[in-house]
Amino acid sequence: MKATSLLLIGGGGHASVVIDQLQSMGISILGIVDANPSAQGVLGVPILGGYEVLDSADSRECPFLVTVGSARASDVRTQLWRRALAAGLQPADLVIHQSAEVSQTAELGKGSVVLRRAIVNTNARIGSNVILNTASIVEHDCIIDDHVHVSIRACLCGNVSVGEGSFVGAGTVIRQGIRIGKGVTIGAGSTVIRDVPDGWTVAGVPAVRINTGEASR
Ligand code: JB2
Repeated sequence: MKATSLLLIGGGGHASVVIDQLQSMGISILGIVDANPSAQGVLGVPILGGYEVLDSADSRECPFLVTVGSARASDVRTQLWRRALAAGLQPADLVIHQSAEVSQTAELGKGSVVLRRAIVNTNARIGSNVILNTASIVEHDCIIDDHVHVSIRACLCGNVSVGEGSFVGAGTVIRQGIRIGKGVTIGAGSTVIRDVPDGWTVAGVPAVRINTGEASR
């Protein structure tokens, strides 16, 4: 086993995109651990077993990435990250696809992934275990906390902040200067023009608070 091979946590649709990217970058992958250890492998990468694999000595040699995207429970990605750290694993370095454009003035944390054609502009601050999904735009001076998922083609205008563990649905636009709290869910296709408090689920144009479960994650 190569000590530098990555261990992926989660083996569904999002994992397939990340694996495709890692393989195109020549990054070695040891395997996947998943809640469903009997699942098929992904793009030739084997499922090694359930989360108990994280506790093995071999696993501790491998940097990890959380490769669950929108697992509906808002904090699944956060919990998996903490589970891996508690088992003594170290997060992988930031992964940026060749087609993404990331300002040299931006800062991004460990275990985060920047997928195809995403843009991160001047002075943006991105935490750890963050997904900047395909063609998403994070404009100048945005602050994105740990475990946030900015979905496909979402657009965060300048100086937006997004709190820990929040989910920004596909195609959403967030107006400049808006503050999004922690654990917020923003439904796909929304336009957010007002600040959103911690834990709210919002959707629509303009986005308004809705009952949990109505927003498509
Ligand atoms: O607590 C959990 C959990 N822990 C691990 N809840 C759920 N629902 N799934 C969990 N998993 C594992 O993550 C599942 O066993 C499964 O292998 C994987 C989730 O796969 P799925 O394809 O359902 O979701 P995803 O997060 O990989 O991809 C979704 O989000 C992406 C951003 C899909 O909707 C994709 O289409 C989307 N691009």
